[in-house]
Amino acid sequence: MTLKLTRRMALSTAAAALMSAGAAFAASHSDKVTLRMSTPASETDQRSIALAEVFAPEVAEFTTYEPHYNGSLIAQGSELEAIASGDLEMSITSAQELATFFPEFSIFATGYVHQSAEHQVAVFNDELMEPFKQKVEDELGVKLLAVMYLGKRHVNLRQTKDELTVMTPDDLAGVNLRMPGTDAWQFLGKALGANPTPMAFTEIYTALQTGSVDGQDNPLPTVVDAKFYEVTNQVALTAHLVDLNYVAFSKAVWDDLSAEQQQQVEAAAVAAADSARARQLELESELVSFLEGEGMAIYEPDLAAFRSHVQEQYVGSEFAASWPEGVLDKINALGN
Ligand code: KDO
Repeated sequence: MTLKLTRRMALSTAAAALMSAGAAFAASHSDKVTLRMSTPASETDQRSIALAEVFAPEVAEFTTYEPHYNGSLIAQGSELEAIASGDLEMSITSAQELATFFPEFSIFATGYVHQSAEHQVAVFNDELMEPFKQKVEDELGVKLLAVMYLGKRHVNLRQTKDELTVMTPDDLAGVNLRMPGTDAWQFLGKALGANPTPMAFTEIYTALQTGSVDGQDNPLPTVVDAKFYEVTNQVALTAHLVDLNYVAFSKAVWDDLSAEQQQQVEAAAVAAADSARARQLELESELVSFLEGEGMAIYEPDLAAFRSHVQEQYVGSEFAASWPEGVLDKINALGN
């Protein structure tokens, strides 16, 4: 905790310095702003497509959009620091990454809290989000413009269903499940009953191919886009996290824009998120039959057993201790 606070304080100093540097820059230049966007996602991921095809054209008059995919510019998990220090203008960030700076963001990364894509949007637009957004802005120099839907995360394994059928968390005992590298992700892996292994997204395919992990968790559109189905044999539809990302934008750049341009940037990010969400939902419903056609076993485990096991792990955890009073109730009240 001490380490994290120190890191946060350093970042907030860096962000403040950058904001005044940005203002000076704006006063003397009228060129288009270059928006470097870095993500571990591929170019064919729906979030990447929507930013390139919906966001970028809407702000092309005053910006040049420069996307970098597959973590090729900034490594997964370092994007927020890169924005804070002025090395990047945009990313598609996660609540789990934000939780490394602000532990209370883990509430949005907790298993079985968000219920649907619509629920994510209602939560993001509710006043309950304001203090969260404000803190990220003030202390990290990052604006969260819109919420993107990644999808329902499921457990995707190399083992065939005959070798291992996953019905309850007990069936995942000893299974080396790749999860992204932050504490919030690793905790979720343990809460599922598995043995979580931290690893960057771009390394998953090879790790599955060589057997250095037994499996990974991601939504079906990602299993298809990243071709994980080529190196795995089953998906247990645990739906343990209705996963989201935020469109993260440099506050220093934002502050240099006119009020009208700011409005255009925000509206463009929301339009991109809406478009990606619609497409991702369509894909989720179509892809079960595609994956079955590829020889995968796709089946539903005992969801009540997973939900209660995961929720029990969070109660009394250090994550739950960081959640502001009453926020979980407000999130639940916005659901179905
Ligand atoms: C992943 O690493 O498993 C993950 O799904 C985590 C998400 O937050 C998101 O960053 C995503 O990867 C990447 O964009 C690649 O799809």
